[in-house]
Amino acid sequence: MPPARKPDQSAPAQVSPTGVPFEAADGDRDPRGQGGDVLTSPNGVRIPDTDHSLKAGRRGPILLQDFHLREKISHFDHERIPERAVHARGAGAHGVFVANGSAASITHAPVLAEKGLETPVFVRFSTVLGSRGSADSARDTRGFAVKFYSKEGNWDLVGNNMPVFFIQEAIKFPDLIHAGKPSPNREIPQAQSAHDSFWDFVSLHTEATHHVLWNMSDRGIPRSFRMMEGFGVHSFRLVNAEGESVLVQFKWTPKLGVHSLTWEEAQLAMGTDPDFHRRDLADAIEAGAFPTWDLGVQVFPDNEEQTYEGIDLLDSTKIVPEEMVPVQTIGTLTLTGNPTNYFAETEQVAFNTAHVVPGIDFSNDPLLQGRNFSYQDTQLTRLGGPNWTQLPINRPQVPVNDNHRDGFMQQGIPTGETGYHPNSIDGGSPAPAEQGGYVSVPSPVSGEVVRGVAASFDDHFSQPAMFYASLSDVEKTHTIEAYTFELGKVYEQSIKERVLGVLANIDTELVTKVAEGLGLPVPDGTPAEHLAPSPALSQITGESFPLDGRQVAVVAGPDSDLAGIAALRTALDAEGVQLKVLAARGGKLGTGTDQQVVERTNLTARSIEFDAVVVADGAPEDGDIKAVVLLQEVLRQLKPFAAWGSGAEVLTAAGVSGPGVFTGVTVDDVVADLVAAMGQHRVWERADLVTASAVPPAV
Ligand code: HDE
Repeated sequence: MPPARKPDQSAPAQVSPTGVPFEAADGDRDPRGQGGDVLTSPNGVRIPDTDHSLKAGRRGPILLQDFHLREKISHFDHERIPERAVHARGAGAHGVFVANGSAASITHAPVLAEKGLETPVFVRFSTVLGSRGSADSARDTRGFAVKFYSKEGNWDLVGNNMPVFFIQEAIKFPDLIHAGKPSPNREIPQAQSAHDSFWDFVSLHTEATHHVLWNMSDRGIPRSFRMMEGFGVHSFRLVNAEGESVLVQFKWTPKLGVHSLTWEEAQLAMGTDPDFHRRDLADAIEAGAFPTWDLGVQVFPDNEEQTYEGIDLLDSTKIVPEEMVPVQTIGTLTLTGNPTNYFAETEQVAFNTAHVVPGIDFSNDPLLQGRNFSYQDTQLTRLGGPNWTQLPINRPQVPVNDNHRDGFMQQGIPTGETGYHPNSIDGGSPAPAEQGGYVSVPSPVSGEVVRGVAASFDDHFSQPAMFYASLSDVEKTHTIEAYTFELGKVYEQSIKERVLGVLANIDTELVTKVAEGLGLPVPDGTPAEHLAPSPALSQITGESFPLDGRQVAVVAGPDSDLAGIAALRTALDAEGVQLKVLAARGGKLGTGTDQQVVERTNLTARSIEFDAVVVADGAPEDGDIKAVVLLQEVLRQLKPFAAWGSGAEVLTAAGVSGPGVFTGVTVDDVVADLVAAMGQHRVWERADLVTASAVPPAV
């Protein structure tokens, strides 16, 4: 037996970007990682029996001296920490950020500026409204929070998958969240904006209109965390070695393209796989399909005006279209490791917008300024005190000499007699940094003390109107359907009418169709004048994207062409796509050495899991209604089909035909078309045939 190891409370554990988190310097496993062979108490005492409590006689009462029972149960009783007030449901991953050097002229922060510098990161994606146990695919904004463990200290870029926010001022945040969270009386609905109080608030508080429109568009239901953009939302200041500053807006662009679920897929996933996004992220990383994003910046002069062509850079409900100011790539993020322990990493990770490093500074955006107060404040309660930055996942990977002392859950054992500056007893250490210290940009500040904002903040509609005008027809239809669904769940007639009044400021088609869907009169109104549509705001670009981590089902039965299935697997493997053999029941198909394991059954798999479906030669078992349901769902979800040999007859019998359906004699006849169609994410040409109101094809 190896000797029991005593926890070393002073040794800082390292967070590794590979997802193997806590290794001690000597390569030994850190005892706090629970890696030992012998069961012990928290105190390090070996425990010989953890299944029975200590009693006075085998049938007698439990004794108070059973410290093992008391410690085990008591620790369990305190296992939960408060979930985040917002963004409670999340998934995390380790990775690395590599700067490409092109930001060197605008910032002296090596994390962004030093060409080839690799900075470890931890990223947490999240929904906003739902509780920790809610479903991933709810219609909502997604958080995109990145902690850079930079060599100048940690930098947290805490963004969302949408570039605008509901409010212009931090002081409105409690109002927004109280309106969006479940009702205080019944505590329903969970993870939904489709309820009275949300729509009540946003119809009265029209600066939310732009963000709400993004939520109602396909951006509110991403296909995958790996296929979302990310935005810093606010303007930030960057400062270079000469002390010159610019304003920038940050954007993450996914290599896999920006793609969404259909509303039907999102709803199915909420029931059949509430962990849809979390699973997708973990599976992809485990399979080596590492998700990648480029980090880009839009750069603006840091002058007194702080506007660009009339767009206020301090108003977080506005964007500057990329066609006006292009996004310049400054580095690349790759996620390479899943967390080893959900609680220790994804739950305990804590971000703070105020955590910046030299070369990165704040703008005067009142939303950002308020956040800089809120995040530290929230961690004090959620993580139980001021030492949350000492938790392994939050710890900077550089020396910390902050003179802070004590507090709940202090994990260090400070040496020396002083915790103050200046001192002589410890030789004056730690001394203020003579070089490389954080210095705020000396931007001039003046003005009267006032509760108010600039007049430009009053424009609430021109940018939503631009966003809507930039969408493709399919995306517009989805947005209309989303408003109609959400408002259809609202009880108060006056709230619905007020929202229609807001929509009349955006677009006549939008308000007319939503009103028709609700059976309400179309209100009068004139859509706001807006800038030219921005093609970058549409997700349907015609561009083809890599397929890493995508899933394809092959519908098969006992008589299927197994050699063909093997050939299909090889061909899809080369594209980074995983093939899942799906049959009526589990077990194996075929006989002898030529057998194929059934990887999914019609009972356990649902259409949402697959990006395309192939029917193998050799029909599935007759009368398998679930296979027909699958095919028809996939048809409505606009995903590609392929079939070879007699598989084509199965598609025809299920009413599957038209664009994006590829059939041939052998696998080779269909693979190229299938891969090309998947690269477009969906078969958009089919959209008109299967809108939500259309009657499904006959079986
Ligand atoms: Fe947050 N936000 N927020 N937020 N936010 C939190 O911090 C807050 C805002 C965002 O994965 C909380 O640790 C205020 C904008 C993300 O752990 C809290 C305001 C954006 C996450 C908080 C905002 C965000 C949070 C809750 C108005 C996009 C999850 C728990 C000024 C740019 C981070 C916590 C994670 C989390 C406050 C607005 C993004 C309460 C007061 C705008 C991604 O501190």
